[in-house]
Amino acid sequence: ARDLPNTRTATDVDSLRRSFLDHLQFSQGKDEHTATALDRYLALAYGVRDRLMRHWIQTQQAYYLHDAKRVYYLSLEFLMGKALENNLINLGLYDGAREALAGIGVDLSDLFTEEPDAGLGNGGLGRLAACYLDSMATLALPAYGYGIRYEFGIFDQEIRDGWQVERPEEWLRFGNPWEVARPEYEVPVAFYGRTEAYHDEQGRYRVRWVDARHVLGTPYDTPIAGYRNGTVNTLRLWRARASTEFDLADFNRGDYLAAVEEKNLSENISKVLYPNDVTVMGKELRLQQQYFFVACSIHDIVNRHLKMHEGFEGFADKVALQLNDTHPAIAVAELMRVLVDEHGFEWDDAWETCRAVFGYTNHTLLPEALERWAVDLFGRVLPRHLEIILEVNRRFLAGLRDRGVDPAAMARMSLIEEGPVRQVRMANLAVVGSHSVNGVAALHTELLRSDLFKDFDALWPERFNNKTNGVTPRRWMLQANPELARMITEVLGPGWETDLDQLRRLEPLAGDAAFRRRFREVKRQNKELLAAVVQRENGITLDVDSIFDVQVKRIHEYKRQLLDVLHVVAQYLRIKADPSYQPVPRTYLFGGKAAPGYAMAKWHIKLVNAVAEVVNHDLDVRGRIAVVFLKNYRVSLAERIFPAADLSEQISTAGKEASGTGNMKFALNGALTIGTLDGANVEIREEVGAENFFLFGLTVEQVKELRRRGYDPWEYYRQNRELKGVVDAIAGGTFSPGQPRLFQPIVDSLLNGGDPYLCLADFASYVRCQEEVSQAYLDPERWTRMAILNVARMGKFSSDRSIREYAEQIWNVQPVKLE
Ligand code: DL6
Repeated sequence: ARDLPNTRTATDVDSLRRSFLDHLQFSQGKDEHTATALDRYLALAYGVRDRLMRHWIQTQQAYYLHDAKRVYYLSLEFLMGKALENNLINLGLYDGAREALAGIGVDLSDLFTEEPDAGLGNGGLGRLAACYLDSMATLALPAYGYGIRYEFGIFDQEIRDGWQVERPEEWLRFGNPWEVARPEYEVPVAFYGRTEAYHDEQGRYRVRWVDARHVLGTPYDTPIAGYRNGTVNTLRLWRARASTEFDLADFNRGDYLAAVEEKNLSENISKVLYPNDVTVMGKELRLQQQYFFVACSIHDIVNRHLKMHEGFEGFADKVALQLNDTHPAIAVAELMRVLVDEHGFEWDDAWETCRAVFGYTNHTLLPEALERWAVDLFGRVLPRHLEIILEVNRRFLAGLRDRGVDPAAMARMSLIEEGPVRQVRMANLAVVGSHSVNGVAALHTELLRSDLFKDFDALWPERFNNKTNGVTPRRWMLQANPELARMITEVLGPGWETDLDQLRRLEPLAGDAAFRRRFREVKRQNKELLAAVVQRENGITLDVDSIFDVQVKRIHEYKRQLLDVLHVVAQYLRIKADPSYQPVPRTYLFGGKAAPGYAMAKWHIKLVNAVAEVVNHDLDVRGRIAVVFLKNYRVSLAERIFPAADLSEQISTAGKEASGTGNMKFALNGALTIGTLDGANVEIREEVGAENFFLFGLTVEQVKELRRRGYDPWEYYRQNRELKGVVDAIAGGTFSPGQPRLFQPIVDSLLNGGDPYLCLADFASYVRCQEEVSQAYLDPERWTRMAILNVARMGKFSSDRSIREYAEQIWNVQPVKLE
């Protein structure tokens, strides 16, 4: 690496410019007359990639030389967004690149728009994985992300006649300058077939997996740069390819078309991300995806270890594996299979090794999200793994019996759910097979322990721990909000970007009128930037003087976009009833994707758009309220939205949102939160102070109590005149002229369907709290003071803090600092 020519590594402005022009010519084959914006983006990306390479090689060498313990983050989702700007920032090349390009008349920010988002995730869980990769590199931890290189990531959302329409997103269409294919490390993965018992040379009883069909996994590596520390880690994503051996059989039988068809079937495994964030579908292809990437990754991890060590001695001292939710839980059975069947381990030794290396993070309490597989399907696709799971379960249940655990608890903890269709419970496999089980916010972990996993908690209380989520300040502040970041650096000096607790030093400035004025100016600029995006993408003009009241996240009933809409409608009806009513002007902004098969979520999108259509065209309310649905919410759009928000809507039913991370991004960027005591809201409020947070709604206990008493939404409907008016307006066609009963499914879910997420129960409290918000906004000095204090007190929510806790308390991995 030392001998590389410095034209590809030097970082001065001239070298950056030369590198850009070289790549334009030699990588893209264009001159300045024929180059398109895409060519220019790629030329710069290749130049940046050159500069990553040396650090990448050096980092990997250092891990090797230190024989460092490594952590592997297994995740079916990595919602990375765009890479160019982030890499420029983390490598410290941003200003140099801007100057280099400006010198030849190219505007750097024009190039950013050319890059497609890498949308290999649905929402919170996938974006968390991306933030964690950034922090692991920034903390110089020997870490790897492992996942699937989906050809199609999360769909593009279009809105037609108010309805969501899904379009495939071809993020790889123009090539991906950030990835390096490594076909030389291809891995064969088996599926189907059967198992067979035999005796090995020592006469020991053994089992092997035979007659399997094979698919090949090709790794594609993406460099992940730490923040200005020389570390470059690897995100290794697997692509499925048909094995030629497999093709040949059909070719030899002369069946060319069958061979090609098989090829397509194999390659389907890495074709598309499942677009459901919560509800699991139990589809065979999904199980194949999970096993495919887990098998490739474990093969890779074991290989890496064996290259450096004699056998498996010390494996658990060198390897930590984190399961990002239950999706990769099959890894427990796969490592058992590899150790026992392929490397001759005794069962107990293999099990001890598994338990020592695996940690499991749970991301949701919602029962519909807990992955389960029909035993028959599972056994057909992965016959050996089913046997292993059954054996793990047999031993586990025998142990429980010995301890005198009662049969009902045993049935709940069993890895197999006995019912009309027997099911493998992946969450239970993850708990039993890991030494650590963590939730993602304090309240979530408490509820895991007291509810979902209460039997396991009684058995192994020491196994449970909390790791409150965090977000990376590099992307969510330096990149998304450069003006605020600059202002902070001016007063604090550099360093806060990797030590976010330093933001506390801003607290006294909340009392400084000049600082507050500048803070407001930055917010206003950010609102104008977002307004320009909305003008371009939605054709709607926003009033930047109004409160930007924002709810962006996946659309889900438990997140209660509907409660937000009920408030909009209430305001609208107040204005209609009393034309002199002058509320503090607000723009209600919504954004988020619905799972394509989630009908009610799609109704909610339609309702937002229908309300927007009526409200925005009604002259009576002009200048007072407006409603916008921001289409195709994604990471790069989020980067424009968080810095521009005044009010952050975090209004899930208490006990339903595991943590949330959008809530952190908003507050870090100076939005105030209106929220329930749910997920990480609880901790955000603790940090920023109750007086700087708009709290409303039932608590977890009150929700439970209400349900115990028997919740009747009709009672709330009848007793609250405003609420009745709102529901009646939706039910009566105010927002669906000509189709008065259009929104009946929503009305039914609220009234006759039992209002499962308690929108009606929380309505009055929410509306009251929104009044407080408006009053606070009327006093800009007070509002700004509160917003500054929010920013100053968000240090805890840096993903660096989360990752440090994982590294110290779960993984026991140490940083390898580069010179
Ligand atoms: O932990 C990341 C993120 C949490 O912040 C959200 O509260 C939670 O809903 C989300 N879960 C998912 C998918 N759920 N599952 N499984 O994105 O995780």
